[in-house]
Amino acid sequence: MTRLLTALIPSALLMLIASADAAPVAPAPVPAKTAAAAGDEASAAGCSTTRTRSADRRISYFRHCPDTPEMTSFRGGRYAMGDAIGSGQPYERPIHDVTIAPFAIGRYEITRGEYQACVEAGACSEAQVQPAAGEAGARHPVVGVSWHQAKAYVAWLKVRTGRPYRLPTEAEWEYAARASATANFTWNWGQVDTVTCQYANALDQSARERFPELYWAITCNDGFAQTAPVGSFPPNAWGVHDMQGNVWEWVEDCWHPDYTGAPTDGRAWLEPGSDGTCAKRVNRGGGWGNGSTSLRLSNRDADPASNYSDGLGFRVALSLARPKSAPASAPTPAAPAAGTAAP
Ligand SMILES: [Ca+2]
Ligand SMILES: [Ca+2]
Repeated sequence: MTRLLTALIPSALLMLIASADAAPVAPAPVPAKTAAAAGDEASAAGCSTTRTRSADRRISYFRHCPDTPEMTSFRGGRYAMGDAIGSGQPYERPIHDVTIAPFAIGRYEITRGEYQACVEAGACSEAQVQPAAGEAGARHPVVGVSWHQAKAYVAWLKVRTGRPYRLPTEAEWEYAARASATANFTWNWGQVDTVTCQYANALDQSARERFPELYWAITCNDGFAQTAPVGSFPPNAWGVHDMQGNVWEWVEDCWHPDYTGAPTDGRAWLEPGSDGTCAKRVNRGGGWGNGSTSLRLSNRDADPASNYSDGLGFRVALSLARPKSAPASAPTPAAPAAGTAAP
């Protein structure tokens, strides 16, 4: 599948999109000694968990080290994954119930600053796309990273914190993105472009000002021609930002042509698809280069694991122990399980 971003934006405007045939820039190998040393030094430097709350005090976040991402935890539950509205593609169906175990997910997409800590530790290779000056700040989401580079980052995070960080599974990603919403968007106003600009960074009029060829940009102005610093838009009901828009996000799963036979326990679907390979990995959420349709909660895309682009980043997840008071069959919480399963 061709990424929607590559299809939408003239090639001259794209900073760089790697093809499946291009020689992949292999992520720097993780020298065990270096990575371990980085983690040890951090621990010795007082790498202890800090906690914060959202402005309305409703959502709890934690961070294991000063340079690792803020996370929020969910006790898990059951939800309907896929396109319940009927406006999506066949690969967004069939709708199927999925049970999610307790886990935590990043409050934001991984930022350039957070990724740089891994580069400086010698455990990650440099991002393969350098943004324009306006998008180069440390709070902008990192882009230009392949799925392999995202995996190298979570491997470093695991060493750095001593915790089981990983990429989200696709089912976890959609669970966290929906935050109990069953419509196409968490703002539940349908596909209304003027509303989209209030909640997500999409292909808007500010992008068209920079790239006049993008006549299909939505009619509102969100103020960000390309990436926006993470958290520039309101969080969803469970306190997670930018799940829809800003940058697409790699998840763990292999691509399958639809959900027939998909796991129902929230684990990553890793078996080879009908093409006999696991060469393509899923990414979700749409990004700054896409209109509202691509930002739908059930929308999916996939790319070869070595691909990278200026619209593709990731966020991280963390496995949590199941609290005794929250069986897997518990209903989806109305709010995140603040304080459950202490990380
Ligand atoms: Ca925008
Ligand atoms: Ca995103």
